[in-house]
Amino acid sequence: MFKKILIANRGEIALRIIRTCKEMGVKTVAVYSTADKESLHVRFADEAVCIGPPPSSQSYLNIPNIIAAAEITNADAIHPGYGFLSENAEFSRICADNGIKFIGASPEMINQMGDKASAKATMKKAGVPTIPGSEGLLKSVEEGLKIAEQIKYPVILKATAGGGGRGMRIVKDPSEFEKAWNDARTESKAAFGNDGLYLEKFVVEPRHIEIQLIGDQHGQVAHLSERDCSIQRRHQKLVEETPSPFITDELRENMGQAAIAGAKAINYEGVGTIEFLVDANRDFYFMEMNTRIQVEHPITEEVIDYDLIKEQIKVAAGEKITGKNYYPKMHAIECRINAEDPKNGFRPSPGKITTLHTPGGHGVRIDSHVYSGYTIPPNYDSMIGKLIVTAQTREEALVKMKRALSEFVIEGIKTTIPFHLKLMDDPGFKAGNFTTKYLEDFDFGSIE
Ligand code: MV4
Repeated sequence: MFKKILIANRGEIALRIIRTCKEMGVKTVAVYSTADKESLHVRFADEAVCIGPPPSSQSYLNIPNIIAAAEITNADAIHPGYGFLSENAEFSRICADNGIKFIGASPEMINQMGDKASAKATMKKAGVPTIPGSEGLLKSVEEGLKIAEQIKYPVILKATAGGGGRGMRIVKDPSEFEKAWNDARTESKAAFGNDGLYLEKFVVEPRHIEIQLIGDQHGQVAHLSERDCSIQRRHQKLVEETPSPFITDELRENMGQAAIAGAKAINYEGVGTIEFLVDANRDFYFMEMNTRIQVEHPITEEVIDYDLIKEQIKVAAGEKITGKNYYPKMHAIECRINAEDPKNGFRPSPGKITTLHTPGGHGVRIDSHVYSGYTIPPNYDSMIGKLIVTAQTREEALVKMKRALSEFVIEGIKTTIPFHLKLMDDPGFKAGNFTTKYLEDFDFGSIE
């Protein structure tokens, strides 16, 4: 087992990782920017090293400074959390070159899954269902038009370097194709320095359902069932739950087995997620693979009683997994609490939390780094915590979530709590009738 892990992250996930390390008897090193000097991850870690000024590019993304911090403190592993350097192939390689275990994917794996067209081809070869479309990258508008004619409109152009919705264009009709192609290419080139595009049939009103996986260094892969992440706004997830109210036991098994086949085909090691689009007929298709721990991992932990960070660290250290799959025994929902104003287009609302009271009670979990008097810096993402509730049934979990949300008092900043309160009363959401388009028609104006 590792003796000392450096956590190359901040906020709630840094704290989450420190907590498990403490329980495992592993020493921790926090790194922080000058904006995070007063953060809890700095206080709760055994050691802390300042790695630069507030902008991420000079601190949490500053590879030389992070490696130097690991060398100075004698850390034998680095946990990257999510975001920042968690899916950076160069960082993964530099860690290895310096004899530091990167608790995440190998550079090859990150590159393979980071290129979306090649990831899709790899998964298709492994027998994972994929959406009909181009075989790899499109070479020209003419080739795209030909394929679109075969698979029928609407189609979608996607950036191979993309993810998170950037560099995507829906094409409803051949007359729009050339403009969509040019726009998507320009956007991908600017965002990723890569203008490669591929084409797919556009799935109308899909659900986003992902399978949690864990693989060890001995060739075993298991699935830990699904999370339904369809409640999103502009590609930002707001609410996640498990089990998905849309899927059956049979579909869970089929998606789980497909995900395992995909992960085995690439000798996947560590925790990872395969994201699927699920259409109205309950047909499912590979979308992307994430090679990191995800924000929404706690709902899986709660329904299967499993510490994903602990198991992630154990497999990184070479330990074997049990090999069995895990199925939800409970129902869990997570609401992301962001320092944003849901009544004003989710405009960021950084600043000082003057009063904080957090909910509690049976089945209520809060993963957060904030406290009364804490100032949320404007430099990073606006998520200030996650409220996770667990109950026997979805109905009970919804009631519990409403009760917990209503106990929250956060003064000094705006948060997404009023949005969540309204969603918990929304008939469509309560009925489990929602797709990734659900929030497009949501009446944010009438939030209390
Ligand atoms: C799609 C799609 C419909 N059809 N692909 C959005 C982000 C990127 N990961 C892939 N995305 C989509 N790909 C086909 N062929 C719809 C989306 C999509 C979406 C997917 C998951 C969650 C939210 C979404 C919101 C808009 C579009």
